[in-house]
Amino acid sequence: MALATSRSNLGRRVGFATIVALVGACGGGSKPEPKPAQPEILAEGRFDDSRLGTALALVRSDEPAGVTLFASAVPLHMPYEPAELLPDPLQPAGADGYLLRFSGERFATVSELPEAKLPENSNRGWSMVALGDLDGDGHPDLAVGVPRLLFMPCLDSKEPSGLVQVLSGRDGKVLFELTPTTPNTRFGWSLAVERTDTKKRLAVGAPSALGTGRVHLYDLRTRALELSIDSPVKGSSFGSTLAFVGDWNGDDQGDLVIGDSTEEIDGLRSAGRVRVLDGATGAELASYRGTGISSFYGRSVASVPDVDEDGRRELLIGIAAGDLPDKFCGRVEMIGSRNGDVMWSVAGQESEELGYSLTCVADFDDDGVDDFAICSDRDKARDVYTGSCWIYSTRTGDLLDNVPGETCTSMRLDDGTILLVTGASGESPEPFAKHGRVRAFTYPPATPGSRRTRAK
Ligand SMILES: [Ca+2]
Ligand SMILES: [Ca+2]
Ligand SMILES: [Ca+2]
Repeated sequence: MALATSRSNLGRRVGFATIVALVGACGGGSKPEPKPAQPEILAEGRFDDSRLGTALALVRSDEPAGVTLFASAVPLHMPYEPAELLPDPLQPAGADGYLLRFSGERFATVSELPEAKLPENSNRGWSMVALGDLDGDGHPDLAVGVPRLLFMPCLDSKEPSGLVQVLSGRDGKVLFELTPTTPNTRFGWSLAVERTDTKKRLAVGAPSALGTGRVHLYDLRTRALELSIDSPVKGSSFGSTLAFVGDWNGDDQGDLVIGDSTEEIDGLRSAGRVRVLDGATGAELASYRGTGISSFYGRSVASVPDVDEDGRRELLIGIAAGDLPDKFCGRVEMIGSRNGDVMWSVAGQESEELGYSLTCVADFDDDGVDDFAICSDRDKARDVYTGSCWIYSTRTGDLLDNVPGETCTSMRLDDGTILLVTGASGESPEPFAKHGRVRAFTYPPATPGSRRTRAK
């Protein structure tokens, strides 16, 4: 497999304490072989620009198959850098999006959650996370971001402000809503959930395009706002990406990693920064930064389990432009928590913008450590907008698989099978129609000494 070879060579790790020389900026290498079409397509968007697969959430349920999938269709993508919205473009009216719920054996039961009755172009479903069962009815629930909601009646502002809806996973009814306290915040642009034995918290990013980005932390049991964290710098997109990173400072509270890919640093416009912040107080625990103009460091963030053996999770950071801003190859780094070194790095090819999304996934190589996926919204091999999703081993940095998709979610089932679901919101039967597509891939349990391979 040419792709596997090429990518493995690009993403090389040379020891936990050693800074990796950045290899293969803008990739190169042989053009990978396109894979045959996969038979696991779950659904396609219903109309032009419906963009099904923009966000996905996979969660355990009490149903016979034990798992439920939610997928959003969000017409009219927003630019993914909030600063690009200056001045705020008046987008043309478009069809409303929708949310699908897949359940049952092989997700054969598909239903649409009730319409939100929100204004057009609210972008409901731009972000989405599974919360587990909040209302105790045995069905998993979910939070859905509506960051572009206009004309909030509670606010004396016509600027986009946003909303987060917490929906019943059973019937899609709104259990409760979270609203911003200030206008023009794009509240709900990003979401992350912390679920431990004692805590269930939701982080909501509000990367205001005009002011100062802010991240809010809610206790999902009481629905109370626990903490609001403001960006330390003005005019940035603080909170455009975020993830929980486990407990970094040993106070038994989950901490946050927050990306701000448009932060100007030392006169370098949109160099970008990623911060680790105390989830109890908002205090800064660590910070990592881009080093070039328009590198957009922190365009995506995620955390993966501890592999440098200091007890803290490592960081994955997407850098939209990578090392050559005009080529938009993109790059992804794994930062070790022990000493802040780059443990591993991989660069994309021209226009690939590697790191469109980063996700911690199940343990694909069965080494006891959950692995990660790097997705791009382009697929250079196929030259279409199917996206490309690469699964890497967290422990070894080896490439494990490559499937279509620009977003993904995964889960290991009780029988050892791993389920991987990907979304490709830009994919369509005709060029530029952007119906969107959602696929599922099944990986059988690994046999001792072997790696998982996808079930055909
Ligand atoms: Ca902590
Ligand atoms: Ca660590
Ligand atoms: Ca693993």
